[in-house]
Amino acid sequence: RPSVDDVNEDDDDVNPSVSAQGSVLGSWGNKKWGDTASYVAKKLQSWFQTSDGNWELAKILSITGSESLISFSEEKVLKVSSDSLLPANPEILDGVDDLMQLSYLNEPSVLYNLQYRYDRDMIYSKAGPVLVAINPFKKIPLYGTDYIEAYKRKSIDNPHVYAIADTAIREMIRDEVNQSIVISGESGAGKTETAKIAMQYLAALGGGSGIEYEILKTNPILEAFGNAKTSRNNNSSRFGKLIEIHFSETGKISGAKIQTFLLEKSRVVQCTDGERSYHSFYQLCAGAPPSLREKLNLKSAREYKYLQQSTCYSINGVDDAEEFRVVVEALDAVHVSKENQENAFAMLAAVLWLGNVTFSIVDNENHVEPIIDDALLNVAKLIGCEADDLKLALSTRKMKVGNDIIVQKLTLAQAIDTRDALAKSIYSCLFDWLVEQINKSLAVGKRRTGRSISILDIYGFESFDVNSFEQFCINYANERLQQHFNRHLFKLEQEEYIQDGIDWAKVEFEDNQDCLNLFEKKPLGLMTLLDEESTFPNGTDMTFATKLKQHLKPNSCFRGERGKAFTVHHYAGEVTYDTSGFLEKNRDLLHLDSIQLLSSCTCELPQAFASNMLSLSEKTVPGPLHKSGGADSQKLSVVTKFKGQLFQLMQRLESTTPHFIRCIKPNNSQSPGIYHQGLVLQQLRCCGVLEVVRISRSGFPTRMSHQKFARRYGFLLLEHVASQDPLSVSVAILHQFDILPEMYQIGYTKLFFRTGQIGKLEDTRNRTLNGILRVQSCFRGHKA
Ligand code: AD9
Ligand code: MG
Repeated sequence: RPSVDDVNEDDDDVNPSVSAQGSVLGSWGNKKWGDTASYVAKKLQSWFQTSDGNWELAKILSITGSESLISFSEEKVLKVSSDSLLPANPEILDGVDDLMQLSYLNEPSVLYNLQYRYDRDMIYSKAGPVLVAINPFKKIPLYGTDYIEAYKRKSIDNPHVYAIADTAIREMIRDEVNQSIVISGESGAGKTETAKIAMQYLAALGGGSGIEYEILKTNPILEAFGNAKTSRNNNSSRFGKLIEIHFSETGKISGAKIQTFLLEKSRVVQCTDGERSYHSFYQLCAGAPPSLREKLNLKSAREYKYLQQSTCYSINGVDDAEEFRVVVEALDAVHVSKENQENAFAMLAAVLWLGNVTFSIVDNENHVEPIIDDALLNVAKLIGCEADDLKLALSTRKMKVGNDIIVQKLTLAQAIDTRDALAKSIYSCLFDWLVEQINKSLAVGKRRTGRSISILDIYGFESFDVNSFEQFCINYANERLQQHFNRHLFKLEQEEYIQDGIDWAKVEFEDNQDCLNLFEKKPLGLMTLLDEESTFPNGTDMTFATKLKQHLKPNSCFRGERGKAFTVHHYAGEVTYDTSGFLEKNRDLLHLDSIQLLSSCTCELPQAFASNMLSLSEKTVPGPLHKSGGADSQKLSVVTKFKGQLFQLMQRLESTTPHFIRCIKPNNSQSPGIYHQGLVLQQLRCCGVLEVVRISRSGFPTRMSHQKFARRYGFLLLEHVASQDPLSVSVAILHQFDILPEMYQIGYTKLFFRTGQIGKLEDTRNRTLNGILRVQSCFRGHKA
């Protein structure tokens, strides 16, 4: 039976990257590697695309001119153009764990290989340096102590999140550089689960102080308050998260810090049918013990208007009451006092009751006042204010006119907006407050080494039938991340080859700079135009849409649509945005009256929220949203703040060694065992997995400076090297270990290796070092 390598060598003629480093590489995609004739003539197994777009294996029976007679799906026979066939890999390559090992690198071969593995519950595969994880939508036995132990001892080397986390720890220690694990993928692809699996491994290896237990317990809390059921995912994260786990010199966890990004506030007051609001509401209603129910005057979830907007109250297989207990236990673990827990739950109840506040018209100008009922009284009690003050805050607005303050009565629509804005603010402040409490508990001790591993789990690219401001922000974040990915895997990689003078032919890749320009460019980009329009008192979603069409036409990623819509050509596909609500959501104003109400409350949390909001608006320079004469809280617009956060995030990531995990969703029904080729292909294409394989296969992903290489492996040399300069020592090591000339390149400052080469050296080094340690301890034992 030939080995995988034999097969690869046999196919040199159709696999140029194996032999021809430096020559022009065959282009990716479904274009041919070599000419069609060679594999068709050999009647090799081929891929044939059926009318439904799926690829099937076909056998070539005969060839006439430019046509081939093929048989597929057992009995079916068809005559097709030979050009439409793509070469399939020999069976021995079925299910290789790194796509780089495929002899023929075309889309159907990659799809088939991943499916072959997926069908056997091997959900992880490598695409060169990137880990591909396909969501199994069922429990698979690949996790837990035994597996963690096995990856730690390196007795398994199958692709796994554990292996990525292990590499991150090792490289952090070896190179003394901070690491990051960047997880991306569509909504429901498995990012959050993957992040938890990585955290599990880091906690197991770096644990001991107990802090790792707290770190793991942050997950149920953040998921309760920041996740919700959407049409795509029953547990969809509605915020982005970066968790930075700090390690001591000895590789033990010393603390952690969580940063969150842009929680989707609108969900608190607005929810599409079939979806739910945040889990925390349903958990509280279902799980609060009797004493707490009474204190908060809690009813069942079905009694609250905010939750009634969707007929969905429960999630299959999820017990909200049980989840409530899990969250309380987690809050205990991160040292949120019982009193503070109760305060937090009171805020949830206050938000729910706010939604039930109704208004009645009090004059013939359509002005309204809230009806004094249970709902209003409960809110007042829960936040700790007088019912009259709440009533006033919900029905009037103070305006500054010249030096005078006048009181304006609100119409029904204005009052509802005011009420909802208050509810959204209380909820998002509560979320931030919780993160702050968690961070206090996880705070890194004084003896910090500054060494850390960060895990990024940010909302995936979203494209719905109707896309709004939230998708606009989420997809912008994904463009930024995509650029980071491109930079590392394509740009920096190739620049480094060229700088170090190695023999290299450039590989083209999809650059998304145009799309980022569309968002960020000043003065004419989506974000500046949005901010500008948000400051105009007369600006509307329609005037905003019109402005975009006037100014952004030249950008090839932009297309104006009829009415209030526009389309952006994202790296992951086209998305049409409906500008309805854009300006309001971007302004995200909470009236000063509401902030003043909160700061006058006797309860601790509303006060804290208010002072936070006030200090925020003081800190921010009166920016583009400054309205002279208005009495609104002045603060940065949502997109401007978000952009700032993302820039900071990118800077932080740039200072780390990144490890990428691409999560793939195999079907849209969240079901196990279903693998939709088209859906998977579209995700592979848009996240650049295919190009990564191509570049890695032909590239040199591992590199080390001459000095470091000589220092690290020099002691393994069996023979004396005449010249002790790092380069001579390095060359001697390469010779001694028989590293084949095509497997490495020597640059001006560094050595470059194809994948898998360093492993051999590291193994020998570890074995030798362990041997030395054993001898030393034996020796010490003798002396004692
Ligand atoms: V979103 O952008 O936050 O909407 P994610 O985070 O990408 O999305 P998530 O991790 O929440 O997706 O995964 C969705 C569901 O898939 C989970 O609730 C699990 O039911 C399922 N899943 C994901 N990964 C695994 C896994 N490794 N094993 C078992 C999994 N089930
Ligand atoms: Mg998630």
